[in-house]
Amino acid sequence: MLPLHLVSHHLCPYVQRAAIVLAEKGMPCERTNIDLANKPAWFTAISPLGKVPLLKVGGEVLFESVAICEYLEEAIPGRRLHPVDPILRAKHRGWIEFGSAILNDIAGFYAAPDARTFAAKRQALHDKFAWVERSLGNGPWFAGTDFSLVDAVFGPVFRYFDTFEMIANFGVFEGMPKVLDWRAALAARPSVREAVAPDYPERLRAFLIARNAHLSSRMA
Ligand SMILES: N[C@@H](CCC(=O)N[C@@H](CS)C(=O)NCC(=O)O)C(=O)O
Repeated sequence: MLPLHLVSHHLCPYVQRAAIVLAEKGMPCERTNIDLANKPAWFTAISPLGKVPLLKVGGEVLFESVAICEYLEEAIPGRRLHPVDPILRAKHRGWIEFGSAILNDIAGFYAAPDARTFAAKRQALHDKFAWVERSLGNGPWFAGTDFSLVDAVFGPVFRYFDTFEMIANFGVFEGMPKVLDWRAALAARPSVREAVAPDYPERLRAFLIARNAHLSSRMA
């Protein structure tokens, strides 16, 4: 296989998807973090949307996390992370998109300028996770005993709440035992744990404080 190089950012949940898939496949990969507030020229020259992740594969550049994860799934033999059955695969793609919608709500939650917008975003998150609760089976993973791309998407989603809950319990997962079990299983999975550097919590905390948003005002 050609050498792989992941263009990354310390906090990006979309980059983490690719890092988790690479770890699940046992595939080594070089990783370079860039400053998204001051994008290097070499990066803007190869990133059509100006976003991370990018995956360089030899001389080719892939962009968009789902395209990257599906490429890794198809190109690297070994453990399968996407169902073979077309109906199941389509359902998993739907839940991956749902995970991206949750990430948008999370961004709205931490950037909410006032208490009213903040409460609305909290409610939107609660309502989306209620859908997840109804869709989960007996675990430990989204699709039962096999870890899948949907798990790689939700590991980084749940990681935000470890930091949010150091501020307060916002009750986003209230009455959702299956979601909580899934979250705990993902937090213990080595590929998920190691998709970020040890200083991730401090970096996220500093990022949240710097937003000057409603949530920032609740942080010491
Ligand atoms: N749909 C993209 C989203 C990636 C994304 O939003 N990346 C953010 C960082 S988490 C980014 O690079 N933002 C820089 C910008 O928008 O200027 C994917 O799945 O890869």
